Order: sequence, then structure tokens, then C-alpha cells
Amino acid sequence: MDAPQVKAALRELRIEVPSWAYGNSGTRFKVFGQPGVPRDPFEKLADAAEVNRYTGAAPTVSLHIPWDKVEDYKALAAHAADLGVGIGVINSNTFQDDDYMLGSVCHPDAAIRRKAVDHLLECVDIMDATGSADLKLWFADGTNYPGQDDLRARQDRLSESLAVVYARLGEDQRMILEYKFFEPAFYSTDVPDWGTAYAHCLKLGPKAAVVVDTGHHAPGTNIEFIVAFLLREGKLGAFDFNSRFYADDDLIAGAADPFQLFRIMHEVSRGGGLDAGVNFMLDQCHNIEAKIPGQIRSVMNVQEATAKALLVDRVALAAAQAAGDVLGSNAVLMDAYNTDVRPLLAELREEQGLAADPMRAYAGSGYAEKIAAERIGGAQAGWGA
Ligand code: LRH
Ligand code: MN
Repeated sequence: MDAPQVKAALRELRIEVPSWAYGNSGTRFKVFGQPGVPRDPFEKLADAAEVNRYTGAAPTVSLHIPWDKVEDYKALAAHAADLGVGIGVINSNTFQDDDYMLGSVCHPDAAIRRKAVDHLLECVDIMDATGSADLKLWFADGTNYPGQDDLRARQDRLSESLAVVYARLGEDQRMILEYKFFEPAFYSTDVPDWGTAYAHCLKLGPKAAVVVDTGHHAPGTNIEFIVAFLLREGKLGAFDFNSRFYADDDLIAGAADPFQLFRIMHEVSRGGGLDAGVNFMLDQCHNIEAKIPGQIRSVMNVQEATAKALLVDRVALAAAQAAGDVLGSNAVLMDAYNTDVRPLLAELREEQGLAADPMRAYAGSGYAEKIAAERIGGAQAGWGA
């Protein structure tokens, strides 16, 4: 692709931002508050809209229920529209209720499983109200000690619960299933890896696909292989972009390993994933850094990784690969990766009527000072954990 073609593809790239990135977050050791943090979903949407204002590439916001519970979801969707954004994926939450200590949809007790399924069905009702297409399911379900529960029976319970929710989905709705290899469970997790998620999605049907969260893999996992495989099977539903040095650190996408993000976006673009209905989302926590700039930086990092991936000379790469030219084919990829795409992206932004440098433009907007002054009192939003 030449520069104009890369720009054309980048104009179509949409990165969904998570409402919870604008609230307080932290670790079991401490959750630090920050000035101006939103107190409700309406204020979260206002902050998310700032990310779209300066990047032009983040027009939807994913919600998390009940963190974003409101009386009137249509009013929330209308508020989003007034801000120039839309409500995206609806995330369920079956990991914070006291009843879910031994699991939710995999819990030994049928009444607890029913409660969890009812929450998932409520999330589909919310999708009907907000016009959202995707129900995102991540389950903390698992065990901490060998023998604590029957691993096979938990899969039976999971499969049964998912089938009930799948049957409720509307024509244009999907369920996207996210896996994670550990935490909060420390011995077994019921959806621990892409294979388990893929197998359940295959059994459910065409409206079920897999979510790849970059922080949910054992160290050393080749995530771009998983991406290539799921794309080939038409079962890559969405991404939760973030980065990590150790575990599910939920750091800024590309911050810890920009080369990995490039390799992932190379497999995405090579596999047709840029126009295959894959939902590109951020799933991050800005525990100590300013949240809106953190989100703007994250969108820019995904844009940069994608631009580099689109610059890969596919013809030269295919020829070198066919010739078994190990160093040659690797060099083709590294040439693209080592290309400074920031001038191209700055040019694209100016062509879109945006500031060339979104971080500088936001810093100069006075918005951070405005919300810090206005948002006095009330309870700052957070995970409520
Ligand atoms: C779980 C997870 C999931 C969300 C939560 C905010 O670790 O990645 O996607 O529900 O973070
Ligand atoms: Mn996630």
C-alpha cells in the first residue's frame, strides 16, 4: 500500500473506548482518585467524546453493567449522540456479586446460575435499548484448589447457560466470549484460553465469536497466531487492546510491547480483519496517569501499529517466504515496523480537520481543568470492587 491507500484504510479504523477507563481504578493495594473523575455514565461519555474529538477514530463507547446502570438507557444513548459518539458493546458483570464466590454460570447451585443468566439476559435488553450489537461475556469463574469442583461439570453448566442467552439474541446481535488464563481464580479458569472460547462459540453458532484481550495470555504466548487462526475461521469477534509486562496489567496499548501490537495488526490486516466486523476496543485502567490523555495515546498507538502493518510490502514478503528466504522475509516486516508513521498520521489528521498532535491539542483545550473545577462532590466512579 502507498501512503494514500494507508490513509484511506486508517480513515475507516474505529477503536471503541471503555467507559471504565475514565473512572478510578487500581489494584488490591490501592485505588487512587484523580481530580475531575466522572461521577456517572453521562460524565464518562463526555470524557470519552473528548478522545473522539481529538483522534477522530473513537466514535463508540463500551458500557459495563452495573457500573453504567441508569434508569433510562435510551436517554443515555441520546446523550451520547449529542456528544457525537455512540454506545457500543455491552459488558456483563458476573464477578462482583457476593453470590458469585464459587462462580456464576458455572456455579454448582442452579439458582445462582439462573441469577447469572438473568443478568446476561438483562444486558441483552439493554442492547435493545441502546442499539448495541455486541454482548461481551467475560467470566471470572474458576476454582482455587484442585478438587474444589468438577472441571467437566462446570463446562456443562457454562455451555447450558450460554445456550439460553444465545437463543435470546436478536437478528443483528452477537455474543462475544472473552477468555483469560487466570485471575481472579488461581487454579482453574472455566474459559482460560482461545481454544475453549472457540469451541463454545462453534457449538453456539454464527452469532458467537471470540474476544482476544492482549493481557489474558500466559507469558510468551504468540497472540498473533491466535489472531490469524480465529480470523481464518471467521471467529474473531473483538479485541480488548492493552499491554502488560507481567499479568493482566491493563496498561496503555502498545506501551509495554509496541512490536507485539504491530505483529497483531499485521495478522489482522493480512487476514482481512480490518473489514470483517471485528470490534477493536481498548480495555485499560489508567491507575496513576491522566485518563483522557491515556486513552488518546492508546488510540494513537493502535493507529500507528496499524499504519506500519499496512505498509508491509506484501508482494515482497510473499516472494521471500515462498523462496524460503528467512532473513529476507523478516527484513520486509522489520522495514515496515521501523518506518516512522507519525508524519503520515499527522498529515491524515490535518486532512480530517483535526489537530496534527491530539495530545498537545487536548492538553491545550482546558477540558481537564474544567472538569476538575466542575466535578466537586458526589462519588467518583470506579469498579466498585
Ligand atoms: C477482565 C476484563 C474484561 C472486563 C474487565 C473490565 O479482566 O478484561 O474484559 O469485563 O476486564
Ligand atoms: Mn478485557
